[in-house]
Formats: sequence, structure tokens, C-alpha cells
Amino acid sequence: MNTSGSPSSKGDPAAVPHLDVDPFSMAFFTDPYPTHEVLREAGPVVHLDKWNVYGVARYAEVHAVLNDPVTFCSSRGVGLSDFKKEEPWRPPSLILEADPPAHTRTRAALSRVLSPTAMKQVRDRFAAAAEAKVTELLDKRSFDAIADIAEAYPLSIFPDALALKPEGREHLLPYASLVFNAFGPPNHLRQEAIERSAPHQAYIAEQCRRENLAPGGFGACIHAEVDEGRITAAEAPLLVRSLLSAGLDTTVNGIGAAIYCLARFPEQWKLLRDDPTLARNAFEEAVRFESPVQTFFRTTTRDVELGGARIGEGEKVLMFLAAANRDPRRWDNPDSYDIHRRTSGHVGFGSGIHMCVGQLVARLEGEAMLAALARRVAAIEIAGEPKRRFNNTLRGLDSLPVTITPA
Ligand code: 4IA
Repeated sequence: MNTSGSPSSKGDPAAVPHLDVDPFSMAFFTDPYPTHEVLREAGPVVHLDKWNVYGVARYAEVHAVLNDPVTFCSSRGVGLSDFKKEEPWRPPSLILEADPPAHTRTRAALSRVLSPTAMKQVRDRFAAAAEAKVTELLDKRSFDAIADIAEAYPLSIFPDALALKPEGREHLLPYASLVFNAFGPPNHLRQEAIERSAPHQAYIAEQCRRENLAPGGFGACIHAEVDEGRITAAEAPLLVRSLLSAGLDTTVNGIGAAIYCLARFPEQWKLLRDDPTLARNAFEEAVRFESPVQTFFRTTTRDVELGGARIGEGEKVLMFLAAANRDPRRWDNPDSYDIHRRTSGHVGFGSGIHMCVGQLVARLEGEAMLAALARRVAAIEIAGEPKRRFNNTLRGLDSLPVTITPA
């Protein structure tokens, strides 16, 4: 500390600006972008008094926190709640809410299950389902792009890719919505979701059991890791739970984001139509531009200096992935959706040891759907008022009425 009374010299920790913004309020969700700019411009590290947490919204600091998992740990939870001080609402995830060395083994198991080799097994099915969906929608012409594409397409392939039983699948999206609301503070979104959670939790726990996962699916593949001695029989159901928690609502909002972008920016739609091989990058750019997973926390394991600011041990640090993905310090024209952009380095899938283990599945779904649309649809027009869906972590729409024209 500077105890001499002289002006702070280089090397002294900088004062951290205290802000009274609530990044979990409905006003913020409605239009987060002006506040993202306030957060980035206030300094490399800010303090959010409303929830008594630090925040980082610039690319450099978000990237730095994600890539120092020893100092900024996950095992105390990646939501506001500190598992060292509060009982988690469900048993912690063995991958998301774990640190090395425990994390390393569970991560390796899910990486094998969701590997490039595993993608070859599902690729043709994902593509055929996207084609079938587009055929059905070309017949309808006017529909809701959220319910009828962003939700319907992943629901038509992902539960089957896991080889879940057909019964009870209506619990999948409500359970995921609960998981993502639960990372937030104890606002009405979190509290109401947890109050109504019992039937969804019961469904999920049951489907995670080995006998409820048909051979050949991702679920059975996770349980097969037990036979290889790489995870224990007790760990397997919880790792299946991770896929059920993180594998559906994320791609729903990713695909929803891509369609919303392509409907709003017709010149980008035209570029995709002219070259459908751009589908994969158009999806990736939508993940950067909309950042379906908006925020995540870490917890400090020691006193640390970050961006010139001092943060004590045991503090929660909120990472604004969406603000980092539009930081003008890192991106040219950050607020433009540009399907030709070099998207690599975006933090929409995170970064470092926890970077999305399902990213190949997500990209495969996004690419398959956008490529099928690009080949067979001439135009996507917004045909009614888009309605936002409010969630403490996920950004996306509840409804997007569109009309499509056949190619
Ligand atoms: C889990 C960050 C988000 C995509 C996520 C949510 C839940 C889990 C993992 C990741 O339950 O393991």
C-alpha cells in the first residue's frame, strides 16, 4: 500500500471503481450493450456493489482469468454462490465445478466421448435431420424460429445422440434453464427456478443411470469409461448429467442467435447463400456476437493482482464473456456480425482448461442447420416482434416470428 501520503506511484495497486449496475436485472438483460461499455471503460477490474463481486469485461482480463485456473478456481462454484460458504443447490458438477487434478480425469473422459471420432458417427444423422427440418419449414413458410428451429432441431437429435428414453424429454429444457438460472444471484429467476426444480431433477437423475441409456449413445459411452477404469461407477451418472445440463439449451441459444443474426443482417445472409461452406464460421461468429453463455464466475484462491488491481483471497470474479467478445481493444468493428471474420480467440466457448468440452457437437449442429438453410432458403424475414427470454446466464429469444422464401 501507499502509506507515504504521496501520489500513487507506478506499481501500486490501482483503486477499483465501484459500480452499482446489476448485471442480473431485467433492464440489463433487455439491452446489456451500453452497460458492457460502461464496465469495460470503467477499468480493467471493477467492483459490483450490488452482489459484492469483482467484475472483468475487457478481453485481456477475461482471457487472463480463464487461463489461470489455479488462482481463479472453479471448485467453489462458477455461479455467485461460494461452495465454501453455502451448500450447492445440487451436487457439484465433476467437470465444470472442479479443479485439477480432479478435473483433468473427468475432462479427459468427456473429451473422448465428444471427440472428432465420435462426431463422425453422428455427422450424417445431424445433417439429415437439418435437411428434414428445412423441408418441413419450407412447407409452413411462416413459423417461430425459436420453437420450430432453435429448439426443435437440437431436440430432434441431441437426446437421441445421448440415447435417452423417449419418455420425459419435456423436462430437458426446463432443467437446463434451471441450471443456468442457478448460476446467478438469489433473484426471482433463480429462486423460482429452484422452487419448481424437483420434478426436473428427479427426471435427470433417473436418466443418468446406466440402464436408462441405450447402447451406442454418448450416455452409454460415458458409462463405458468405467469399464476402462478411467472413471468410477459413481462418477459416470454425474458426467451424463453434465451433458444433460450443458448440451441442449446452449445449442438452442447458439442456433437461435445465428438465425436472429442472419435475419437481421440480410447482406450476411446473402454471403452465406452464395457460399454455404461459410456456415461453420457464420455459426461461430454468432456465438461471438450474441454470446449465448453471457457470464461466469471464478473464485480467487489467494490474494492476486489483476489488471493493476488487488483482489483478496476468496473473492468472486464475474467474467463478462459477452463484453470481452465485443471489446474494441481486441476486435475490429466488434458490433458488426461478419461471417468472414477471423473468429478464433473469442471466449463464447470459454478458454483454457475448461473451454467447452462439447464445442464439436455445438459446431456440428450449428453448421448442419445453417448449411441446410443456406442451400434451400432464399430469404429469412422477421415477421413479428422478437420476444426476449430472461435467464441469469443465457442470452436468447423466447420467440422470433419469421417468414422464409424457398430458393
Ligand atoms: C455441468 C457453462 C455451461 C455450458 C455448463 C453448465 C453445466 C455444466 C457444464 C457446463 O453440469 O457440468
